[in-house]
Parts: sequence; structure tokens; C-alpha cells
Amino acid sequence: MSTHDKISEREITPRETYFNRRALMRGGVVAAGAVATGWLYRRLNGVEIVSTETPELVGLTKPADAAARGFVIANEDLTPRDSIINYNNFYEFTTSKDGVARASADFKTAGWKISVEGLANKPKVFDLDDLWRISPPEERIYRMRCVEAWSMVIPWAGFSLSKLLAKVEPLGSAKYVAFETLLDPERMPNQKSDALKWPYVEGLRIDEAMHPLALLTTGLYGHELPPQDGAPVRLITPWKYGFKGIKSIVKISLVATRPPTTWNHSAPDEYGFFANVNPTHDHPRWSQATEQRIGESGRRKTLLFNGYAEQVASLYSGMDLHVNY
Ligand SMILES: Nc1nc2c(c(=O)[nH]1)N[C@H]1C(S)=C(S)[C@@H](COP(=O)(O)O)O[C@H]1N2
Ligand SMILES: [Mo]
Repeated sequence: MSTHDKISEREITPRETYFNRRALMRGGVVAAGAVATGWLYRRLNGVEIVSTETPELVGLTKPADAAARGFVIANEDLTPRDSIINYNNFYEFTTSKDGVARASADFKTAGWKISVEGLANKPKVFDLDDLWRISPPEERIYRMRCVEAWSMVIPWAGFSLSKLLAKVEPLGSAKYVAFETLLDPERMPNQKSDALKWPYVEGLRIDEAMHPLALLTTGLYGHELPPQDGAPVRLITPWKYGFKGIKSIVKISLVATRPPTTWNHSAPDEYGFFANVNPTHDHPRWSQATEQRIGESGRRKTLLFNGYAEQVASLYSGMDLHVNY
């Protein structure tokens, strides 16, 4: 654990002023990403804290049935924003968790496009405005459990991935969904290393991808995603280990067979395809029974499916929980 974990809430400075997306659009700035680079440093306990500023999300909604559907965790403290944006895994920039914020600060997302293709009636390339038009962003407060046994509670925003997939009309032959991160070593400098096989790729079975909890994520704490958390759009599947939540997505393909996934390729004995959070199945090198909630002192018991069993367990009936799928 880095010193950063020990920063208490008392020491976290309130958020600074933020840009207003609407005002910028009026000013003729087309891509919100152009202003996502305003950031400043503070030093706390010798650790550099980067306060990345991103525009406020326009039209954020908070549906009344969110808690009942498991879309909002109501009884656990939110992880402070400064922790969420300064303790990251994003190997395209650096493998050092508290260095991602600084290393990604100049990442620009202007003109971003996501191609949704493959086994579909209406494949289409979406720009960010197309995405905003599909659905207003909805607040989703999810637990996040990394396979490394740390966790957070994060107020994301976005809409169910199923709404995007519906737009392209998947064919019956589409059994899986494959995701791909941008490949651009000039903009993602650690892609010049062989830390992982690039581009980062992930995948879901089609029924997992259609589950309403699977979130196409465009926001964090009511603002657009900062680069370090996967701007401008990433996946969040809260019942799975964090590595399934692929960042900075440029391609989504509907496919017939199980697609390769980055961490499974890197260490197949350690990281499965399904990667459902499971306290009874240990990582070969550490226990998964408990976790360190960032900002807390003691450890918590890890919950099966990260506490989302009621919503998702039926997707996996018949699967042996002790196998590293
Ligand atoms: N493209 C890409 N996506 C990625 C990663 C990465 O290195 N590259 N790291 C994964 C891991 S291991 C985790 S735990 C989460 C971390 O998300 P966060 O930094 O927003 O908390 O992103 C996942 N998505
Ligand atoms: Mo992770």
C-alpha cells in the first residue's frame, strides 16, 4: 500500500471550481476533452495529489428506483474523489498507481469515436454526442473490487451498455462482446513498453453485456471522466474484478466466440475470462477472502459477486464457484 492510502478525509481539500460544459459548447469548443486537462498538484504526506478538473455532466439523472435495483449503494461511504483519481490502474500510462493521474494529464479525447461492429444489423460509428443522445447519464454508485484486494465505492455516471448494443441490433449469432482500448503510443506512452500486450482488450458473454448493471461509463462524481479513470468512455461491471472494466474504449465488437482478454493472456492461471468477484476462490498468490477499502483502516470481508449476487447470480447457474473461469 502506498502512503496515499493513509490520507485521511480531513486532509482532502474540497474540489476547486470546474468548467461548465454548456458554456464551453456555446463558446464553440466542440470536444469537452479539450478542457479535461486543467489540473493542479498538491502535496499531502509527501504524496503528489493531482486534482484533475473535468466539465460537469449535463443532465445527470438519479432514478428513484436506483437503490432498489442495486444501481446505488446507499449504506457505505463514498470513496473521496481525490482517492479515486489518484490511485489507478491504467498501464497504458504507467504501472505505478499513484503516477497515473500525472502521466495521463495531457491525454486529449477530442473527436473520440467508438465503432460498434461485428454481428449486428446496424453497425455504427458513434461519436460522443451520439452517445449522449442515446440516454442521459444516470448516477450509479457501485462497489469497485480490484483483483489486487483493494476496493472503493464510486459514484459513476453513464447508462446501461444494453442501450448502446440495442442501437446496432445484435444478430442471434452474437454470443460475446469484445472491447478494445485506444492503441496510440504517442498519446498513451507506456504502450511503448511491453508491460501488457496492446491494445488492452476485454470481453463479456452477451447476456452479461445486456445485464442492466453493466455500465457504459462517461462520468465520475457528477463530472465527465478524467483521463486516469478511462476518459471519455469505459466499461464498469461491478460484480467482476476491476480489470474487466476496460478504459478509453474505441471499439466494441459483437462476436460468435469467446474473445481474448488482456489479463487472461498475460497470466492465464491467475486471471480468468469471467473474473467474478469470489471470496472463496483465492488468487494463486493471495487470498481473496478480504479486501482493503481505500480510506478505511481494517479489512472488510469480500462479498460473492461483490455484493451483487441477487442481481447476477442467475447468469452463472451451474458454474462451479471454485474454478477460475
Ligand atoms: N485500458 C485499460 N483498462 C483498464 C486497466 C488498464 O491498465 N488499461 N486497468 C484495469 C484495472 S486492473 C482496474 S482495477 C481498473 C481501475 O479503474 P480505476 O483506475 O478507474 O479505479 O481499470 C481496469 N481497466
Ligand atoms: Mo485491478
